Amino acid sequence: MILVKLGGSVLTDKARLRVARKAAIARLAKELAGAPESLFVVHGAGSFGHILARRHRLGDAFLGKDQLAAGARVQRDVKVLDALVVDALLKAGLAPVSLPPSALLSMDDGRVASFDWKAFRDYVVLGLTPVTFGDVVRDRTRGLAICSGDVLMLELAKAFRPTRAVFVADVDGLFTADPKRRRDVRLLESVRASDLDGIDFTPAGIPDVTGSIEGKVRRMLEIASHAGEAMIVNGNVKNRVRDAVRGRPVAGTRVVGGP
Ligand code: IP8
Repeated sequence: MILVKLGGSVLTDKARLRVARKAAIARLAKELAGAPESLFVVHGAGSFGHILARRHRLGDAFLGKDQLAAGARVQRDVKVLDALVVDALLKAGLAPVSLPPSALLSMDDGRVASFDWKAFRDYVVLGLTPVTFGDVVRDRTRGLAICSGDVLMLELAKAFRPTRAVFVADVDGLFTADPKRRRDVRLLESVRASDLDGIDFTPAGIPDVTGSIEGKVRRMLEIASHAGEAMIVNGNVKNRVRDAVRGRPVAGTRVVGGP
């Protein structure tokens, strides 16, 4: 089984509210359709989630009832992006089934409290391709919370121990510093926990509502420890994702879990 996270920065224009990059979505769907094993697709929210989630502080402790309408709005918006991804996967010849975290996962103070992974198992056994995404979910303490696609990757990796976990980004992989901020950077061919101290994680822009790059890399390392192999590849370069899901050698960063 192969687990793929399509980053929101590849699927959307992150600076423009609810603007999808439809050509990229269509191309990536075709590249995924060549996967040699069953596939789980997770996607980020991009500008269908992060802009309003930040504006209404949905990632913070529950602040009041006025956040409910904003939460509902973001839930609806991420479903719109998800429908675009599902449509593209259908067109590419897969049989995708959308499994929304708002219905299948709950949190307690920002941590996963329950996750119905059996729904994923039942559909994949049938031969469908489960698709899930960063979403606004129930939270016992806060009322609502944000569940990122990375959290879903971890839950799915723990439950299914994939052969391969592929993180699709808008850059070639992990660099020694943010390539959008500095020029004197080097692409890391592989990263393990002991390399983190040597990386400058200062971001070029405002961090996502779902956390810093460092936090995301730490989560990737945890995901990698539940997968046969894990890598970050650039989804803006044609055929990188196709080759990565097929297990072919590809430019990117190998994420090595474990101590
Ligand atoms: O793009 C974020 O998920 P991510 C989810 O995977 C929302 O970090 C609603 C902002």
